[in-house]
Amino acid sequence: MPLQPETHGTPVAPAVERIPLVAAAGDTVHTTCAYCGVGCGVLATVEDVDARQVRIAGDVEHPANLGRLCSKGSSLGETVHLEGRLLHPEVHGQRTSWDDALAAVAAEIRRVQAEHGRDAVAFYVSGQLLTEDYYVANKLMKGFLGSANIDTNSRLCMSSSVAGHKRAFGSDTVPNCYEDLELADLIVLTGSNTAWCHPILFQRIKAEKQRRPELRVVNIDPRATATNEIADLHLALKPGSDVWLFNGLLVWLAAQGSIDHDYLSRHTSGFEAALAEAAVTAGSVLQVAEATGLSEADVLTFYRWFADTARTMTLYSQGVNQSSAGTDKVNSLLNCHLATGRIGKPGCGPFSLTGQPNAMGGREVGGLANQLAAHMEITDPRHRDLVQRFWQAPALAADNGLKAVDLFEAVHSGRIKLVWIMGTNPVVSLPDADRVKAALAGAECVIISDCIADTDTNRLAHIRLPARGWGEKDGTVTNSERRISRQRAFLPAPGEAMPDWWIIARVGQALGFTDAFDFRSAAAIFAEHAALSGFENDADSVRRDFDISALATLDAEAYDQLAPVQWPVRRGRPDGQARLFADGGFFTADRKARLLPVTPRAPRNATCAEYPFVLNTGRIRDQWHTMTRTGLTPRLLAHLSEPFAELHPDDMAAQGLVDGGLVALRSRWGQMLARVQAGGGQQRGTVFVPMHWTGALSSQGRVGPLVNPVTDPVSGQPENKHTPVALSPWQPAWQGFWLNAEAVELPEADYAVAVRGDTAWRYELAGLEAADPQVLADRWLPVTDGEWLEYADLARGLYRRACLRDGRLVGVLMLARDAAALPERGWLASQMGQVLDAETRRGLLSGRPADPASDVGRTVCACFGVGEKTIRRAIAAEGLDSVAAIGRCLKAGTNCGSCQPELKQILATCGESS
Ligand SMILES: Nc1nc2c(c(=O)[nH]1)N[C@H]1C(S)=C(S)[C@@H](COP(=O)(O)OP(=O)(O)OC[C@H]3O[C@@H](n4cnc5c(=O)[nH]c(N)nc54)[C@H](O)[C@@H]3O)O[C@H]1N2
Ligand SMILES: Nc1nc2c(c(=O)[nH]1)N[C@H]1C(S)=C(S)[C@@H](COP(=O)(O)OP(=O)(O)OC[C@H]3O[C@@H](n4cnc5c(=O)[nH]c(N)nc54)[C@H](O)[C@@H]3O)O[C@H]1N2
Ligand code: SF4
Ligand SMILES: [Mo]
Repeated sequence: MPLQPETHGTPVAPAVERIPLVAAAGDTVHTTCAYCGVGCGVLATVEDVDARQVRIAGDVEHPANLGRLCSKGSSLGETVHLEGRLLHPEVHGQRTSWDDALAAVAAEIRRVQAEHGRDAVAFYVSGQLLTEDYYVANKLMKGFLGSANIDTNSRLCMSSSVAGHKRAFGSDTVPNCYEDLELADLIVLTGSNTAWCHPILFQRIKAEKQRRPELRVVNIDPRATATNEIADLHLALKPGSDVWLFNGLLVWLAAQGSIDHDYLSRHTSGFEAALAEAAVTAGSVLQVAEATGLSEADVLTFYRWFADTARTMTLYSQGVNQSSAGTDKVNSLLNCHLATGRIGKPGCGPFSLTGQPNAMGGREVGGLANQLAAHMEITDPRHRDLVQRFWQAPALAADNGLKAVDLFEAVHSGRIKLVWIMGTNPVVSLPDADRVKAALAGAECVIISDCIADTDTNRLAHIRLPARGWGEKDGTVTNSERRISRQRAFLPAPGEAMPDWWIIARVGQALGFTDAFDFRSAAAIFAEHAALSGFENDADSVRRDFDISALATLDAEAYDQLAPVQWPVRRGRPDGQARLFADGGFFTADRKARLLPVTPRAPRNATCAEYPFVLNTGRIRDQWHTMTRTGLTPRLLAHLSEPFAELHPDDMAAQGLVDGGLVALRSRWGQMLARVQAGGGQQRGTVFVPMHWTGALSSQGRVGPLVNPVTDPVSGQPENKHTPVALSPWQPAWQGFWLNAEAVELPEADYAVAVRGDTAWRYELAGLEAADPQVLADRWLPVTDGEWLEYADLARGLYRRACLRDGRLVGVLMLARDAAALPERGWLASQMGQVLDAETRRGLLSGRPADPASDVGRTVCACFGVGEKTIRRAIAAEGLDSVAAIGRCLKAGTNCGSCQPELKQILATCGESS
């Protein structure tokens, strides 16, 4: 397959100057993990180039992870196969050449802007693009198309942190570094399920706590999550009540004399006003306890620890950001760090954990609709002038563009006619997601760039452009601690997939911006980005925190060799900088940080009689967002394989819900179905649903349609953690599952979920209307050639069918009126593809092995594929009494360690039953 498609028609497609190094078998490439913002260094060893077999290991030299990887990172090698890939450009469903596709994109952009104005086009991009891709997209829209209608999924992720940082520091700067986790004496985690979402940072904290048990950890989260494993104190506050808690802390610190007056007077302003405002609603511990639902004793313990511990870090993530008061939550905690002077010093500071691998890089290039580039502002005429001159931009955006939720609302209303979506899946991940779906279905032109062909969003696109994915592209990402690391290509690009920057730059050239987009390599883009960061970045009036000008002169070779480095990387300081602001030097006009008066307020939509539960949404350990990548490996689906709703057992009982049954969730915006899961960690009145399941994988498992499209007034970030919902048992007339050797189109049923397994695909099915199970079976697994086993007890609504070909089991379908009449799936799945002996064949339709020991149960340890039943049997037989003992016996929990909290739980419940 040619890497460079042949040109015919307008010559718009110059080659990628330097095809990135493609490893030969046996070569090891240093690169960076494709997933979370921890930004772990990965060693990828290509074992077989054609078969795309890659061995993955942690990079011991990378300062973020020092060799460790979590379950997602260590499975990266299993996600680089080509199944489901988008390999060729398509226009209106027809495969075309790149030139024709690029010309079509350019023509549509030109047409829409000519007919409807500059702002009738929009880009919606992603923190999963590399910095170079992102830079080019932003330059094209804001400098050359003359609109700022480019926003990013980081709006749903980091924008409250960005806004909070800017209000306090005058710049979007994370002041500390990972090493501070090992230097701290108190770590406050708030709105962060670190154990599952930033597992390697969690491991670092846990290891340090083992070394120094006096290191204290406080976990602030309405749910008791796996992160509680290392918490000395869990504050299960009322959802959305964080500002009361941190305002109360400020008041308490002042009352206790824990304020650093020297730092305050030299480097900040606004303390008195912030304190006065805090005192109104959080003036006493009692007031705070009432507002947050916490006990006074717990609040006091937290406040005492904070006041008494100089080396305190506060780590925060989406429980803070994804809120209609997200920016205020950020400032309320920054206030406490500024007031104590605990910022940018070893072991102390506020620390926003970024989500996506390049959430931070996207902020650097100005990917948000209210940023310009290189940490400059659209609304600042000096910045506009500077960027205009640097880019030689013919049409620099004059004002901020639309933020994600408003942007899709404008698509819905027809104000925006054309949207180009790159590296994100908004039909799943935006709030009020069915409205987003309708908006795209009604748009004049939807363009997508993605690696995967069939996503919920891509289904609605008119033009589909194949992007190279992780391992196939070259560029940089920046992690939570401002560390820029290289992602390096080590696999040949499949089909005609091209790097995102190439696609955007070629469209820019097709639009006539020949010189400004004459990029031939990621290295050239990086050099320009670095140069812009340093451009006139010395005059006091336009001085910016983001400055990597020391990297502007890297040539292609030096760029290839670039070692991880933390910005700023100023000329004369090429090794970067780990911490900022210990001695002030903020990026406000007077160089002082601002403490902000923050008035607490409850989430925008309150629960009511009709919608009495708070829906909280977020992540699970082994899945990444909309599952287009982690869903490719069975290992990661083994832990939790269906959309679920986690509830307090008392709420379950009150609502008539049973563990493992189905529940219908309904909000004012939409509805879904999920499997009920009894969650010890849920507080009453709340329900947690994962954000991951898509329409491609489930009939009604998307949670996005229920989520209220309410946003924070400052940041525009949606309130994903708080939507009032109603719950009711969903009682199907029949239920069942189907194991099939091959993937099929998601079966049409009221409830259908596809689960990729090692040996077969599994489809969980249920229907509301009574149906003859044999008729259903004939629809999905019709008797054709091969050998068939059947069992029916139609009086009980039971029907079971299995198919063998050449003695091997290739299909099993089991239906029943009552879920209790269905066997567990694990053992049957393990028989798929096997030649069955006579005894197994006889017992097959019972769904249970003749020898119970061959049933391993649900997977707990994804790394070594160890099941719950195996673990329980080993605990009983070997007298195992600790996680370490389980590890020694079964290896479970000894690789990434993410299942250790669950092993602990299993140990605890074994104790109870014996
Ligand atoms: N396994 C996995 N890891 C990931 C990702 C993934 O998809 N899967 N995605 C990455 C990305 S992009 C992101 S942004 C991060 C997100 O990482 P996190 O923010 O850690 O993850 P979430 O599960 O979204 O939410 C965190 C916690 O906020 C809590 N919360 C809800 N409401 C409140 C509240 O009012 N106050 C407080 N204090 N807490 C509240 C929730 O109960 C939840 O446990 O994870 C990154 N890492
Ligand atoms: N209810 C609810 N919704 C949420 C959240 C929540 O907590 N609750 N969290 C929000 C947050 S924090 C985030 S970050 C978002 C994430 O949500 P999304 O960004 O929508 O989720 P992903 O599945 O990561 O989508 C990435 C897409 O990019 C494609 N892709 C991967 N690599 C490349 C590449 O190199 N180039 C291109 N062009 N495409 C690529 C993938 O195939 C996939 O289709 O979800 C948000 N939505
Ligand atoms: S913690 Fe896991 S997902 Fe995040 S970067 Fe490291 S290996 Fe990747
Ligand atoms: Mo995110």
